Amino acid sequence: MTHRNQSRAVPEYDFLFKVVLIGAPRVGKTSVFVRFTDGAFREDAASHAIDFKTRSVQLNDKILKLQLWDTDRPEAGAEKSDLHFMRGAHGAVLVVDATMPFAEQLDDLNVRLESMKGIRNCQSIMMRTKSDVASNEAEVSAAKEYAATNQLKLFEVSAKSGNGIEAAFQTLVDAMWTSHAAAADVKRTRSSGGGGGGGGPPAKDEKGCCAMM
Ligand SMILES: Nc1nc2c(ncn2[C@@H]2O[C@H](COP(=O)(O)OP(=O)(O)O)[C@@H](O)[C@H]2O)c(=O)[nH]1
Ligand SMILES: [Mg+2]
Repeated sequence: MTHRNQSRAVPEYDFLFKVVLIGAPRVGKTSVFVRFTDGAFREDAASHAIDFKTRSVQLNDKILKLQLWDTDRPEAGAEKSDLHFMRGAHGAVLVVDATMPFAEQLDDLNVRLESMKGIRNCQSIMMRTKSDVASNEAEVSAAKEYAATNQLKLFEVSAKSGNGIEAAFQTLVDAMWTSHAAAADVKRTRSSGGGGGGGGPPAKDEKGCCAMM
């Protein structure tokens, strides 16, 4: 896996997607962020004051740059600051902690999910992280049920082992690109007064072949 040179002056990407990590304190957001951007797990990740970092991925012939925002919104009541942080996001990752009872995370989760719904055209997924720590079937089912009810794809991941992180982001990138391309096609159709055509969204069989770099 290679990371693109982030210091080049000329942008070498087809589209920039803003992605935000949302969740209660200590659930593991920064660790997911560090795992995805640096390919590492750091016990002291919390002390790193990183706001955002970029990573490029390839989807078919397109280079997509992900601008990932990590945050520590102090508590779920801070809906306004959550909303501010999420403004303009193309993608959001709702992070929950596999080592905590799911029921105890529900109130916080509902508030954050509500904020997420306020962002137009934002594709969302849910990550249940720290899956390297064993949890019982009832907990897994509760998370699955919540995700299904809220039309969120759920991924069991571990920032510590790296398990599931790439696949989860891959799914998100695919959804963001599909949504972006569809919106671009609508614009083109409107301005040409006719059908979509040339250079537009990926054909159906192109979906899902996102190579992480
Ligand atoms: N076992 C395990 N611990 C984790 C994992 N991810 C984070 N942690 C630990 O959980 C704590 C909170 O993680 P952090 O990423 O700072 O959470 P944040 O406050 O949501 O950003 C830290 O002690 C991490 O080392 C994981 O995947 N597995
Ligand atoms: Mg953090």
